[in-house]
Amino acid sequence: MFNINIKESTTEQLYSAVLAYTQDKIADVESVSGDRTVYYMSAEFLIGKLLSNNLMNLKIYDEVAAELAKYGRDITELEQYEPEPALGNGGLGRLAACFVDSIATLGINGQGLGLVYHYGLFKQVFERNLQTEVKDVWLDKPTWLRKTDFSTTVKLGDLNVTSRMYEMDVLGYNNKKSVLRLFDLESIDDTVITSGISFDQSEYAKNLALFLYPDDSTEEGLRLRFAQQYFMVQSGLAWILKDRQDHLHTLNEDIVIQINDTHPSLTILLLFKELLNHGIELQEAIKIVENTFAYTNHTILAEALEKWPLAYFEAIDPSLVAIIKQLDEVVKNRSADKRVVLVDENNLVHMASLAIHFSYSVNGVAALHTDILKNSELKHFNDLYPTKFNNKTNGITFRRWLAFSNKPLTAYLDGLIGNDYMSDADHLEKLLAYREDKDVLNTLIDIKHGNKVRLQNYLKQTQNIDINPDSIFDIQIKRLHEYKRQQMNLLYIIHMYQEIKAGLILDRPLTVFFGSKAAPAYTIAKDIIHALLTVSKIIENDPVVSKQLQVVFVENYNVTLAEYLIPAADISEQISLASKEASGTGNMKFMLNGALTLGTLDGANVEIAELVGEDNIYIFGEHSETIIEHYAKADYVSRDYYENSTLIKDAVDFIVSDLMLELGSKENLKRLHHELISKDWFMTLIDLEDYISVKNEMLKAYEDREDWSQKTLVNIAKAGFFSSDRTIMEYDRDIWKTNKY
Ligand code: 26V
Repeated sequence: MFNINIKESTTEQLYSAVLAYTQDKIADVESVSGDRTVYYMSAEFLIGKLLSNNLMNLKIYDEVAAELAKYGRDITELEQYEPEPALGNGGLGRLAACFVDSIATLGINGQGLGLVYHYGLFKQVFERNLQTEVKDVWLDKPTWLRKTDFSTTVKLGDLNVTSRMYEMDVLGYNNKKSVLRLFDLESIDDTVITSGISFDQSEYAKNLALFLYPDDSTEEGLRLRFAQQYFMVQSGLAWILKDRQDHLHTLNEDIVIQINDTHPSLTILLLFKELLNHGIELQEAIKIVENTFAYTNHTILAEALEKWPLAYFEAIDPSLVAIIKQLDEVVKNRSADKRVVLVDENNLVHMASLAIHFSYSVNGVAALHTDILKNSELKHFNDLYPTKFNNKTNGITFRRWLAFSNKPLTAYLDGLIGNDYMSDADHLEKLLAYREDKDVLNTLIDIKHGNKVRLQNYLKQTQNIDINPDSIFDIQIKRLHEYKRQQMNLLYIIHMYQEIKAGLILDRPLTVFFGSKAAPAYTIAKDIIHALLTVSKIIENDPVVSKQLQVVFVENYNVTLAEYLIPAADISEQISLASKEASGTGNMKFMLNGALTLGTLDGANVEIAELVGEDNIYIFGEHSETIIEHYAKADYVSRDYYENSTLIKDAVDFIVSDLMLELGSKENLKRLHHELISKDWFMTLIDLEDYISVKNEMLKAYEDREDWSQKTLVNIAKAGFFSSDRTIMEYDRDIWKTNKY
């Protein structure tokens, strides 16, 4: 099968052979096709490992595994050897990966466009209970990327660099394939890296494709980030327009460019430039551009709404400045409202504004998020363009997040209700017929336990962590950000520690898991990690508390870890401050795998709650309207909460207790303590008491094992709505209109 001596070969040789074999098989798979092409442009594609997923989609996983086993080799050896591509950061990147999977599965004529990052965001290493960052090396092993003949010159000021296109096939479930096209810098040179992830930020010809989201805490870093985006969109647009120079007048009939957040929004300006250079009049160019682009907004956080100084444009491509000024006039003619300006009084170009004025669709990623965009954050734009705004609630691919990562549950579901849910996810509802069936409920409990043991083995092997599979698994995995409130979970843990010290005995041990990276320059986020790691050690060292409570912070959280953690979860922590989490997609993965949500009414949690009903979800906290009002009135004072509740005060003060200071770093802990009391911008303390009481209610509810299992069954059965196939069908039906759906 693989033209190599399977028994004797090294892991690398065997991996290369199986990779080549799989790529050969993929070559025979039909590509998506159609009249109109969709380009999904994204700075991130968090695709995860591909070998087993591809083998499963080709339906040859068992066959390949059996062939290896004949010679005493285990396919898991290859699965573990395969590096995870370091091409993304969080939810936005993982969403892009799920979307390309669904595009392939549905046979829509779409492809992803982005960048190769040689060292990703960073690899997280814990040292002295602090996050440190080193480069995430993944291109030193055989890869799925294929070099192509397509290259283009990108001009950055006086500098010319060559961008080379690489391709990676993405297999759909029904044997169609799509493709990811990622651009790399030919002259890349990693000797500019000095230590960790620090590097000479000025040498664009060497550094542009080294890291995702280079440090934005300095002016030089910001300029580099801008240059990197320019490199991405210039390359992408060169590819898009390759054979279309003669059809520019009808471009918008042939293609759609969906831009994933504002990172690729410079493409809009570059297309203007191209059209104007071809002698097309401004008015016609506006019509073409406006009917070509669609924009997805993924966040309302001000820090993420990009604004670039005109000087950056001037330095890299001065011709864009004149275009921006023309477009600024166009915008001013459309509206005198200062809140929709393209260029503000500080000469900052608002990229979201560019994307909204010059696209035909603007979508949010969950119902509540879209409502907030329309009614508050982007209200003035919605008033101007009421038909542009629409909602597309996010989704996840069930191939990776169920079939691949939870094989026992998948096999059981297939036997019970058939497997048509894999192509039409609503069929999962057939499971509801078994909600009173004790055998089914008990089997779900057994499957969950099996997945906990699987996680136990994996964590022991990879991180030397010991966990108790008979405890309740409570899991919070997501980027570290104050709005996601990992610090609220920290305060819960501290509170429980104090209760247990005072004599409380839990019905059953609790294990609280975290997995999370903090942006390298985000000080408070790193302080939260430090506090959690420190508390974890204190608990571990305590002979009494450690029997009942354990805190596990897995190092370097990534897609692969998620694939082990999610199937093992009992409690899914979705505790963002209401209004701040645009959607969340982890929440959907947990639900599909039979974990119950502990969450605020935020993002897609709202839709989960509507689907499963209030008996099958644990909701707490203030509602988004209340929170939005607090921000408007600026009347939230964290110190009041701290001073008026001994529970809150005791938990918060523990952060700077002798016990903590003995093990942890004074500087980090004091800063976090101070932040919580004197600022707490994301209102941790407003919901803390409610959070503690609902979480404890959940621990009690867990003890009625059958009832709990029934709730998990309802969650699984109702997860069909969150298939990314549904999401992509809606994009196609309402935005892309390729005539497929
Ligand atoms: C985040 C960061 C953080 C690290 C350093 C630089 C940087 C640059 C940009 C961003 C924006 C990330 C936006 C994002 O991931 N949004 C998430 O999108 C998900 C998919 O729609 C959604 O489920 C999440 O709620 C939303 O936070």
